[in-house]
Amino acid sequence: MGNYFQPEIETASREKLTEIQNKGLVETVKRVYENVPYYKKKMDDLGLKPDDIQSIDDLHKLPFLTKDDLREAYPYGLLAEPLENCVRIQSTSGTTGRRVVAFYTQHDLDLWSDCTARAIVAAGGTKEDVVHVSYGYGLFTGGPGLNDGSHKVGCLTLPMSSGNTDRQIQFMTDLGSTILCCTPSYAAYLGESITEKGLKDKLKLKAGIFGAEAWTEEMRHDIEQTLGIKAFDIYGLTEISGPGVSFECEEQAGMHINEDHFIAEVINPDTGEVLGDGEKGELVFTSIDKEAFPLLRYRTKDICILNHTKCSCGRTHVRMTKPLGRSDDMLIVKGVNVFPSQIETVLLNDGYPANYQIVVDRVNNGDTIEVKVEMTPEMFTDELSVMTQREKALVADLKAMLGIYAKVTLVAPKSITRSEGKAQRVIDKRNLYQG
Ligand code: DLL
Repeated sequence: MGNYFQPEIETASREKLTEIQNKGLVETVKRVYENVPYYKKKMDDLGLKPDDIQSIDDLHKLPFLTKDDLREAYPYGLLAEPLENCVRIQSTSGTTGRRVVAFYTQHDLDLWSDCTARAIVAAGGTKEDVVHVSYGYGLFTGGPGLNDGSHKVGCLTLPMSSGNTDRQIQFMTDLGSTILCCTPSYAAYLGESITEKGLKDKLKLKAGIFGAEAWTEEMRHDIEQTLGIKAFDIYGLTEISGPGVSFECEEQAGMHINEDHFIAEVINPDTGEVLGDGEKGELVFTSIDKEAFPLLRYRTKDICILNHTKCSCGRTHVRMTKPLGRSDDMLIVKGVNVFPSQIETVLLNDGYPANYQIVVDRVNNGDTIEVKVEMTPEMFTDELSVMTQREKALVADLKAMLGIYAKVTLVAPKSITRSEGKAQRVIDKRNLYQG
């Protein structure tokens, strides 16, 4: 049976969860209608009054909210509390356009750290553990989120932040870190460095809590082997609070969404129609007990599938699959849909490390795709014929997965820059040619 942080909530009956959600939704809708002119206008435009929302069965009546809405309302337009009650902001990395800024009251920070504490306990964490947080601290939610959850569980917390890999490894071995929290790409990099230094035997690590970017089951397997740990997925987004919106338990069979705080829906991204369990679509969240920055029906762009059946761990909260790609991550190459995760699966299955880059370009009006992948030191050789054969084999496997030809370039070990946070795997040069 599972190890729970808040058993009365995490294993609550569906009736109890629905009761919590009905109450939270009705209150939140009233509050935002009264306090946030942006929402009031959106609802008024649809002829909707707060009284029209009596339970979660009425959720579908509410309009969706998108990242563009958040950008339009930047910075204070969606704030539902007076500024004097807010104590913190966090922000998305936002490479294009305006950043999104999320606000927190002390109550919101407590709620968020409950979520990450649940994730740590689900990964086997107790107050005996030494939690090594190598997510970035600062505006990014990864570091602060796991940090505060770790405090709540009572673990000794190492606020390492990202970078300075030698120092990370030194603290990890000297202080006996038992749970590592960072992006999966950084976990792979740490694993590689630890192996090279011959320090695996000095590790006390037993679990990792990895998220913030897409990673495949093959990558999970690789990290688990290299670091000798069990690797748990954690999901979240700044707009909804940060890491811990959902998390994996020991069953590693989907991530439990913290349903006492967030209502999850999956919709058809083209029509907005709400889909049932087992159907793939865009994940949409409504927060039901946040004070400063409650969002109603926020479209995440993450594509996934929900499953309401009770998990063998005993938790009743609905599970989501790993995001099966973001709708805006999908590449369209020569008219074919390509997800970077498909490429990662092929590379790892063929024994390559998870150090790769995908370069998409347009040459003579036609799309091209190139996969640059590092060899392991054992694979590395000067023999041209061996290299050509390897490239040919990989081209064939990629073609079988993607349905199109992708050029393969095998590069020397260590030649692709390692990521300390979210890895940038895709370079789409076609974007450079637009307007
Ligand atoms: O990445 C929050 C986070 C920090 C989650 C640490 C987990 C661990 P943002 O920077 O706002 O927030 O990015 C949110 O990252 O919409 C997903 O597309 C992606 N993402 C987050 N977790 C996962 C995951 C944080 N486990 C966006 N698997 C989300 C795949 C993920 N993608």
